[in-house]
Amino acid sequence: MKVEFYEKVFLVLTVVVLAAGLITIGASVLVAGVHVPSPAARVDPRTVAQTPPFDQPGLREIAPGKYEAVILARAWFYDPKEIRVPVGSTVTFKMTSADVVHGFELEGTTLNGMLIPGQVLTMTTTFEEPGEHLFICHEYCGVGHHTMFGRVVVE
Ligand SMILES: [Cu+2]
Repeated sequence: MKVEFYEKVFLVLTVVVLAAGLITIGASVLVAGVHVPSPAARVDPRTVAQTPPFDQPGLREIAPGKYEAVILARAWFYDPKEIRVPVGSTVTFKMTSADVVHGFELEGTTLNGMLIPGQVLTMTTTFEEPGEHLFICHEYCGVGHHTMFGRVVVE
């Protein structure tokens, strides 16, 4: 067959693949409602340590069995490093970074997110079993990255 025939076939295939991709993206946005996560709130990273609630990081009971854990990430530690909650607690984590992008992954839960300076990340989970959950930074943030961890103790 002629070379022109193959050129036409590949041109048509290229247009079909591009169109299929655009239709898939369009359908996921317009029909399935998929979207980029929006920040729960914004905060100025330069003054975050003086801005509530990050001026007083730690655990607060907001209702019986419901807690709010405010965590400020910095190179290269979490403040606070350890949180203790009773079994059955529902904990809403409110977190941000004071300097560079850090990560937060809480072992044994579905909580996993990026801590971006200026954006507040809010995630909630319930701890049904007693035990320890390690949380780690999973975004490379500098020479001390491997020392960035903490834990949630459910007692
Ligand atoms: Cu890190």
